[in-house]
Amino acid sequence: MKIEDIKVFVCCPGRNFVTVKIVTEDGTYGLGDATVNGREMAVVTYLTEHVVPCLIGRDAHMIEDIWQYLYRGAYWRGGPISMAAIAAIDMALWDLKGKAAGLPVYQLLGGKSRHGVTLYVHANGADVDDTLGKAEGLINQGFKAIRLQSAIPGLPVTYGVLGDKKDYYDLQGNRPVPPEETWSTQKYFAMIEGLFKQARDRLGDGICLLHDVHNRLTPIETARLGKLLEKYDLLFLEDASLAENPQSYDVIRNHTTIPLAIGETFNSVWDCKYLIENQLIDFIRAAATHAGGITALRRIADFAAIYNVKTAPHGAPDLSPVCLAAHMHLNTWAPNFGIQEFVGFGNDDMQRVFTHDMRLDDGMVYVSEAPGLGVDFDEDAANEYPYKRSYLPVSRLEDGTMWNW
Ligand code: KDG
Ligand code: MG
Repeated sequence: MKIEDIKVFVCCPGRNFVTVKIVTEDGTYGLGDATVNGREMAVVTYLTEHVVPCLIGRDAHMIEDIWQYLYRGAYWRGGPISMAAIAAIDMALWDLKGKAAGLPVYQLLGGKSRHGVTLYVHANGADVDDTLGKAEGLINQGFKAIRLQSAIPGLPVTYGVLGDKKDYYDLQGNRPVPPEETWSTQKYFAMIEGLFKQARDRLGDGICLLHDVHNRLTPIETARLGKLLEKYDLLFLEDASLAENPQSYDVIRNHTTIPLAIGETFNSVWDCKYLIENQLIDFIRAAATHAGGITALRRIADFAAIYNVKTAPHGAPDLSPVCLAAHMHLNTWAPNFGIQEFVGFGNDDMQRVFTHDMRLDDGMVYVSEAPGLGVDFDEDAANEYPYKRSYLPVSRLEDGTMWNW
């Protein structure tokens, strides 16, 4: 199965996506997602200049060797750009191997551990009442786990939420310079317990609740937040503090039993290692696109299982359906899968470009049974949605200090 060509596409059907297509000499192709939000063109150059020329003519069946060649063979290892490039190649090779074998990728990983994949979805509101109204709407659609985010009174814009009730994600593909948001830990603490108290009063105890702090708190503030929210029985608290210094999580864990999840920006098993082997987290959120593909995520899942840590892959709007499909195969196989973040299958434009038969039913997604990953990419449709430079917001304190500690 000789690699004959590798194409790299960038399109913006609502959000920017970088898609890799590996074509073998018999015309079979495999797809991979290489999207790094706000840095898309850096990955395109990395791939076209530094990866593609080294892979032409190689045997597409040699997934492991190609992964090791791109990772260990490079003097400059790791980081989001190189790992997204490796990830996309890796996904495309698994897609190809599945097509060659006539099997969906989860079968190549070891087969099904479950019949469907449980999801958590987002309720983002302009105030507590709006957030809980949205949560009720999602529960009525069958979802069993809801992430609650509410605007903070006194702050103009909060990460994940817009005060004017617009859909936060609608803007994701149209921010040519990073918008600025303001953060106040004091104002956040004045709001947050009320959100979860009212949520339990209104939504009852039968629903899983989650919350994402987007790394806005210091470790000791997270410890305080954990203690405050323990009685509301969250499935997990996501990205409460950064783990650039992973020992920060010793501080948090010494104070609270709230389940912790982190890892959506992690790029390798090395980023996960200390947190997992010291049992400082309960869910690892590494994504196939950003942590080196299916090959790397399978290793992270196995390592996590030894320490009772479950997987909860990142599922933001800026991961393409190819990444979701890769997660679906891993989630269907991994014995220690926990939950998948889910923001829908995308708008109509996205669904023209990426086609698949993953099925949403009663709060769960069901993996495609098609050989490979089970996603296709319409190049002509993609060409109708050219790349638009766009960024995630940056965060400052009320006095102007850059934040995210
Ligand atoms: O991928 C970056 C963003 O889209 C961000 O909103 C992701 O925190 C995020 C999440 O949990 O999806
Ligand atoms: Mg998050």
